[in-house]
This record gives sequence, C-alpha cells and structure tokens, in this order.
Amino acid sequence: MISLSNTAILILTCNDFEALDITIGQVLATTPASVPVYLLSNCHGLPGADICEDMCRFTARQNYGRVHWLNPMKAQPAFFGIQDAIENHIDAEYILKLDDDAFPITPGWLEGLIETYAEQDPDKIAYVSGLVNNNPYGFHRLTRLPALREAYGAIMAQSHMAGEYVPGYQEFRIAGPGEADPGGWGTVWQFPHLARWIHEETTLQPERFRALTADLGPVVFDPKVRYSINVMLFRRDLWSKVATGGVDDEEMLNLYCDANDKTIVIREDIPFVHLYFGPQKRYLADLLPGVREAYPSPHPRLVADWDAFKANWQIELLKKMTGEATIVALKTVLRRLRNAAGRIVRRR
Ligand SMILES: [Mn+2]
Repeated sequence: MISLSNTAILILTCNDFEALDITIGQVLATTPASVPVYLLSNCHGLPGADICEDMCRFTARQNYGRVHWLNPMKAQPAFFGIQDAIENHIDAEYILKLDDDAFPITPGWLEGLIETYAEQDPDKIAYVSGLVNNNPYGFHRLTRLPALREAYGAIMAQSHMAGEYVPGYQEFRIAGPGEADPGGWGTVWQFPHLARWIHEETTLQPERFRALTADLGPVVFDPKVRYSINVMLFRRDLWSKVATGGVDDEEMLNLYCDANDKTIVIREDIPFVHLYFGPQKRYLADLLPGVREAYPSPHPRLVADWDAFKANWQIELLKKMTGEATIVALKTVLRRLRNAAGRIVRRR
C-alpha cells in the first residue's frame, strides 16, 4: 500500500538554474523531512547545467540523508535518466516525478496525491497528477472556472490552431473562441502570452490560486489524450512498462496508457506551478523576480542579485567560447602548416 514511507520525490534537473532554485525551495518547504528527495542532473555539459549541478551538490550536502544527488555526468533524454535512477538508485516503491520548473504551492500536496493513488485500482492506475497551471489540461481547467472564464474569452476571442502534426500519432486541432485545447501541444503550449496571463492570475497570487482550486477534486483524465507530465506519482515498475524503444517519455506514457486503458487521475484541488514550456521561456524570463517574491525562501538565497549573476555568467560563457574557438583556429593553422610541409618534402 502506498504511503509517505515508501514514496520518494525525484526532481529532474537540466540547465534552468533559476527555476531549479525556486523548485528545490518549495519542495523542501512543503514535504516532510522523512521523504527522500533525489535530484537528478540530466544535462551535463549544456550551458548552465554546471550551475544546476552546483545547486544539487549544495542542497544534498546541506540536507544529507534527506536529499540525494544523482549525477551520471551525461546529457540524455529524460526517459533514460529516470530509468537509470529508478533501476539503480531509488529504493522507494512509489515515485513522485517533478520537472525542475514545476513546483507545489501547498503543504500536504504529496499526502493528497498519495491518498488519491491509494484509492485507485492498482491494476488500472498509471499515475496521479495535480492541477498544473501552465499545462494544456490545467490551463483548460482553469479557464473553465467562473472566475476566469470571461477574462479568457476576451483574450482568446477567436478560434485557433493547437496540436501538432506527428504522422500516425498527433494531428492539428482547432479550438473555438474562448476554448482551450487540453491535449498535447494544446492551447497554452502554443501561446506564451497565455502562459503569462495564467501566471499573473495564479502563480503570482498563490493565495488566489489556492482559493480558485480549493473546491475542486479528483477527476479521471482521458488516456487517449497526451498529458504533459510535469508532475506525476507512479509505481516504480510503470517506467519499464512504457519503454518501447522510443526516447520521448511523455509520448511513450501516452501510448501505453491509451493502448492498455490505464487510468490517469488529476487532483484538481492540488495546485502546481509550471513556469514554462521550452518555446515559452524566452518570452517569460521577466516573470522570475515576481515568482521569487511570491515564493520566498526560508533560507538565505544562494544568489542575491540574479542580474549581476547572469551578467557574470555570460562573460564566463563568452570566455569559454572564445577560448574554444582559439584552440580550433590554432589546430587548423597547425594542420595546414603540416600539410604544406608535407608537400614541400614530397616535391624534393
Ligand atoms: Mn518546463
């Protein structure tokens, strides 16, 4: 039987250090210290991944026994990093997987997801999730609420394209005026300005987000529809079951749940923030100071001035790139000199 004592939290980290800083703070502040937290570094070598690795190391050392850092020194698709973590490092029978830019806002969220998982038929349930604001389903659900419906209708007053054409898997879809497509590459995924709007309405007002969702409850999600897996609670053997040789964990989960008629349950009264999908990020960077203010850390912040930090980081990156470019240029010159010398020797 699932409980707090056989569940672990796994945070998938990449190179988004500003998001990770907030997520780690929120997770540690809202979960019992007895629940192990695994930080998986999964993007070694990408710009910024070293800063995330620093954060993971600091957090694991400051919270030894509770926080564990998994550092395979690889950049790999999430599916494989998680697979390795489950097979070789995590003992717990149940795993709560969280993306580095997705975080809970209410204490008791983990207990709530566990409670709902426990109520499901163990042979049918695939995973339990919460209401994630910037996620096609969560966004769709929030825009159906009386408090937001009208405002959304005013900013999305026309029909629009959502979905993606992936032969044999996904199609483009049209959503009507005032509607929000809840599936893969759904409405909010498509439009960063809508993500900004929902962040202003929920993320930046945690009390309001709580109040908006407080009266909702668990709902069953259609397994035919692709669900954005920013937050998911599952039994460890699910991961090996969905492996079909692909690399996209979300697609494989979707296909597995659909083909095997597995149940996905969303606790709509347990709110989560998802900061951004990849294509949204550049348009939403300005939101971060407000997000940090809305979710203050009980501990001294690792970085006091993010603008200064990032300005210095850009200089470090530039030096590294210039250094690498100089080495490549020198190697080219040397090779040409060697070839030229070879031609002179042969001519003699
Ligand atoms: Mn994201």
